[in-house]
Amino acid sequence: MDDALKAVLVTLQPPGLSDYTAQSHLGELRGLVNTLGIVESRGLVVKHREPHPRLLVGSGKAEEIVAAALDFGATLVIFDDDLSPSQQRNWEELSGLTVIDRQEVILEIFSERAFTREAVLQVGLARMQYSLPRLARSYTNLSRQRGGARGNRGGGEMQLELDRRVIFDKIDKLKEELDKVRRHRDRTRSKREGNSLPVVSIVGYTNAGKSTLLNTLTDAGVLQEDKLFATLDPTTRRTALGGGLEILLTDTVGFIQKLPHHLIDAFRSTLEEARFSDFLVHVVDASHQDWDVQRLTTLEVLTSLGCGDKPQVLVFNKMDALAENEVLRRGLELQFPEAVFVSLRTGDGLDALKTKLSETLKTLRRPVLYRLPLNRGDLLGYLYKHTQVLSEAYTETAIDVLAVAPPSAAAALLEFAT
Ligand SMILES: Nc1nc2c(ncn2[C@@H]2O[C@H](COP(=O)(O)OP(=O)(O)OP(=O)(O)O)[C@@H](O)[C@H]2O)c(=O)[nH]1
Ligand SMILES: [Mg+2]
Repeated sequence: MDDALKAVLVTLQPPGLSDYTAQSHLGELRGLVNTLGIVESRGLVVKHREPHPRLLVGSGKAEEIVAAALDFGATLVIFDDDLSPSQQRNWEELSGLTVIDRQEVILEIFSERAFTREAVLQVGLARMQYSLPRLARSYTNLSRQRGGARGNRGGGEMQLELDRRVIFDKIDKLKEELDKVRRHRDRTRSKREGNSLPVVSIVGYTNAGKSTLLNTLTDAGVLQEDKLFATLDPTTRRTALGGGLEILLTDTVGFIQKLPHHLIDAFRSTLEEARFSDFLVHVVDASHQDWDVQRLTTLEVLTSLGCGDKPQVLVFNKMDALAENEVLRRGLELQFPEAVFVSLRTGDGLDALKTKLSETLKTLRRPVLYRLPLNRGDLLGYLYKHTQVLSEAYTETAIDVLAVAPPSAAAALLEFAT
């Protein structure tokens, strides 16, 4: 349906940014744009010294970009760098084309992928916050060109008519509704914690193989495909690691460089699932040429979400694609002696991964002896509710309880741990 759409993709190369990095930014933008079904695109790397306030690039460069777009027959110009609302307006006036930035592309992808109520609300909120300062521009040009995105039907017309105040009201309503949905999820989560099974979250760059891992270890049947942001909603499944160990495994939205901050804000609670886990499984696509940038980006986003010090199991996936590349494989193994190397496609390394997960769990969930004052029956109740109690003994001065606690309970009981 979108085959007819042609786009020119523009990335800026300031001094100091290598040709390689500029090309890889362009490549990633192309991947994002392809995900939207726009297959015909031409990339331009524009060298520039400093940002120009009016058009981001100087007017000479801008003319060149417009000429290239017209020559290619493009109706869309897509910048990898953020455009301010006024720059975007200036660009559309100058070129007569639809001009958008990477943020809007990602927002559009998220809109298409949002299925659950929470995801739809979160994307809606991020979109409104993004478009609020851009009202003077005919909103959702991109959606309209593409025939309207799911979950955003009639958005363009509606936006144009609404004034800012009405949008503010809508934002408030969306937030309220989101709060409700989230409270429900918090309750589900505390129920999960109540049964005290360890929780493990799968994190990583988009397309690394997170959903494939969840599907391989459980029968979740989550959509896994070669597209960016295939998954937006957390899915949790119970799985056995062998030796009587069971965990709850959660797969969630992937990370990417320059994730729009409106989306981070809107998806904070989804992204924060990781915070409630015992540990993280960080999946890296070893076959991607930029695996290390992707690994570091994931670490940065985790830090910004307050999960920087969560214990992590590093998993290099897609090792089948490196079968011929002995040097890279050995290099990775030397650089990351603690990591596990797998191919979820062939099943190679899966047993080692399960062993690693069990070991990690055993070190993190060691039984702890809690010494409670005799008059603190309430704490004993708490222990029975939130931890796995192994034994209980009354002494002259205290109640000694041996228990295995999930992280939240362990934190709450810290002062009684011996
Ligand atoms: N060659 C190869 N491809 C794999 C392997 N594991 C997963 N893939 C492919 O990688 C693509 C992405 O996998 P997903 O599991 O959807 O990735 P994800 O991390 O969940 O991605 P998002 O949900 O988009 O963030 C799919 O096309 C998988 O078939 C592997 O071991 N080898
Ligand atoms: Mg996924």
